[in-house]
Amino acid sequence: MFIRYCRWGDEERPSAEELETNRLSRVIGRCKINEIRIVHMSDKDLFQVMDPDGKVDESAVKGISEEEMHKMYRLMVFTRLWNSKALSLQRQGRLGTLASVRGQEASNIGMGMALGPDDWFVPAFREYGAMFARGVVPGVLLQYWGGDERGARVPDDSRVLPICITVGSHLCHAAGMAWGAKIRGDKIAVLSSSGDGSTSQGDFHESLNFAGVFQLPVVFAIQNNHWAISVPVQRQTATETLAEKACAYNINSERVDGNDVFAVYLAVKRLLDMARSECKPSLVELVTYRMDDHTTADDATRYRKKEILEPWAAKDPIDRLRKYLTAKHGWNEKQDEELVEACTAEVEQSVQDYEKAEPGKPTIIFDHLYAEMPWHLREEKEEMLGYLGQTER
Ligand SMILES: Cc1ncc(C[n+]2csc(CCOP(=O)(O)OP(=O)(O)O)c2C)c(N)n1
Repeated sequence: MFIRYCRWGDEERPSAEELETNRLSRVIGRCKINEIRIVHMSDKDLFQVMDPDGKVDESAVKGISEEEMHKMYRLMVFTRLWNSKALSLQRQGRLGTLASVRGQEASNIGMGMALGPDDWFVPAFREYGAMFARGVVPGVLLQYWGGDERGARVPDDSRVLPICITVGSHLCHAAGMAWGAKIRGDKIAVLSSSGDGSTSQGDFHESLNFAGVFQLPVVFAIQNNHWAISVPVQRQTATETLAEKACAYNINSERVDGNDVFAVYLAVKRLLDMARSECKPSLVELVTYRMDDHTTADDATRYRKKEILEPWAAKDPIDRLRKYLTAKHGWNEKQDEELVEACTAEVEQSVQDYEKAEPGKPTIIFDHLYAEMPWHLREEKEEMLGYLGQTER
């Protein structure tokens, strides 16, 4: 497929506002095109199976059972309810902070459900839906954002690394894990997820380069939610898409409608299968939108107008799937109400689990990172124990 690969001089570069208000094609039209070559898909080739009205290309979803569709919908609804409860806990002083995932549920659940049972998921910090799909207990994520180190354990059997706040660093971990799997001959794949901002980090480029050179079974998913705190994606890169960055490393890449759970699921699953069976790395750009503030420590109204959200609200991933299930699978209001009720009860239970847990010992900050604690941490832990007047080793 063709894509315009263009560079623009400073005077020709579109402003963030021009691009943000969706006038991309007109703006691109006046850019100086230095080079045209086949690199990747353009915007119009975004892989989409379900449109915003819930109309689906049935031939594309033949491989997704009704049960799986219901599971996707349940996970998306659950994730939104959990997220909104966690936001309100934070506002009441019952949680430290939170990075809201509202609007990105399809990217999350599509990724989480695409993983094979033995694959590893390596998240950033806005992937609760994918983690729930993988079996991570919701109360554990509340512990994490509540500042309890037990929330940063690798949960048993879920094959999910803990949340990683340091932007982009976990892509190196994903590449390293994939390298280890390849050396051992394990037929598994590793999926990392990070934001558009991570693509400006050195770690991103090092990881992709390494994966390309060593042909590692890893998929780098980029949730392009258009913002890295207050920096819009147009200020993050001079390229038209993030997917095309993979070209430099000779890695396969795709752009997918990140608000279409079927498209995300199908694309990521296909890429993971390719990683597992052919040891081929890839990058997938999931085009979505961050509907809330960056975190509860941010106020997005200071740098983006509310109207910008309107077209994205119309592409809401949950409404879209509900419309489809209603039209094609007889989903009805009563079922929807029952689902919301059941999910709300589960969310409330997770809050109780979180708030009733006995506080951990201060020394838990040393635990759960290394299988064998290195000497310098052992020393620090002992010093801390001495300070606390405890004897535990
Ligand atoms: C190495 C590093 N630099 C800066 C930060 C501060 N920081 C936290 S989140 C963030 C923006 C991340 O944006 P993006 O990768 O697009 O992910 P998103 O938050 O949109 O999901 C920044 C700069 C950090 N955590 N780590």
